[in-house]
Parts: sequence; C-alpha cells; structure tokens
Amino acid sequence: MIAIEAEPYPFEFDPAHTALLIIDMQRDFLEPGGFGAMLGNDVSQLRRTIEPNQRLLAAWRDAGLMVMHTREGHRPDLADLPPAKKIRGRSATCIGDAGPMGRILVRGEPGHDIIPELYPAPGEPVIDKPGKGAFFATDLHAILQNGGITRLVVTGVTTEVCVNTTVREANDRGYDCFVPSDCVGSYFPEFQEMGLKMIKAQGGIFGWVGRSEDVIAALKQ
Ligand code: TIU
Repeated sequence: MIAIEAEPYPFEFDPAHTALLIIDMQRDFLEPGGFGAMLGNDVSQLRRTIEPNQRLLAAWRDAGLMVMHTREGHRPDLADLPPAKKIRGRSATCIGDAGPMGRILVRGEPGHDIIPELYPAPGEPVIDKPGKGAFFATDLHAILQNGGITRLVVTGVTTEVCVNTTVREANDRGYDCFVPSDCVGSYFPEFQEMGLKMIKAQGGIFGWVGRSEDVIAALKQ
C-alpha cells in the first residue's frame, strides 16, 4: 500500500488494484470551436487540465497500471437518447444535430472523440456512456471487477457533472476514489471549488481530493 497526501486524510492505494479513469476528455467539450464553446462556455477552464492529465497518464502507463477512458455520447440513430435529455436547455442546437465537429455527442463523429493529447493507447478500454455517470448503462463495473480493481483515480471533465456523478456511482459500488484537483475541470470556477468540496466533505463522503504530482511521485518510488 502507498499513502499519499490528500483531503480529508491520506489516500492509501495498492497500484495493482487501482485504475486511472479519465472522464470525457472529448473534443466537443475541450476544443475551441466545439459544442461546449458554441454554447458560450470558456474552454480554457477545461484545457488547463490537459497537461496535468498527460503527465499522470504517462506515469500510469509507465508503471503498467490499468487505464480506462470514457466518452459521453449516443448511438447514431439516437435510440438511447432520452427525450428529456434531448430537449433540456431549449437550445436551438441539441444532441444529434449538426455541430461544428460533426453531429453533437454522436458516436463516431469527430467532436465525440477524445482529444489527441490524451488519446487512448491500444488495449486501454474506452467506455461509451449515454449518461453523465460512467456506470449507468455501461460495462465499466464488470471490467473493473474482472480486473480486480478496488480503487479509482478519477480525472477529466466536468468536475461537477460527469466527474462528480461517476465518483458518487463508484462510491455506492464500493470503490475508493481519489480525485486530483489539477486534473479535473469545470467551465465555472465556483463549481470547480464546490464540486471538489462536495467529494471530500464529511470525512470524505464520496472520496479523497489531492494533487496529481503526489500520485506521480508515489508511483516513481
Ligand atoms: N462530461 C460532462 O461533464 N458532460 C457535460 O455535459 N458536462 C457539462 O458540464 N455540461
């Protein structure tokens, strides 16, 4: 077991039973000219997470540990898109419509794919999820269980939406989750702060919050 500095208290993990789970680092959320930017969001708030994630991913791969990636999106026929999700927001452009990088949040479209800086390596499972949480309607739990994984390092975007939902789902399924604050991002600074506080409050009600450099240093020891 390795222990690293974290809030509310040190996070202990056995690397062989810990997976790095990178949430939704997709072009439509992160790239200027993507769906997120089209909605008026400040993508620089998310893009600051790219370099820390690259460093953590490299260290994780070098150590030969399990890496998984997720993408939020839907079937091209939209049969898995709940009508409520499609019309929410009353936006003129919604999921499935033509966007700046193909059909918005549709599998197989350029905007739906993961940014090149963090592209999955061959053999790293990619979980296509129709919801905000990575466990809903996916085989993530089965893959983690079959791999003997009991702890997760969860990174990606956005802190208060897909990262928080996934950490909560993981917590209810018995996983211990560590969230490196520099590797998760929100379009809204106040949600970044509160999204992390919600995880670590009340004695770590959903998990631990720390820094990626401490994980990397621990792996190199
Ligand atoms: N991945 C993820 O967080 N999906 C979102 O829709 N996030 C928003 O913050 N909207």
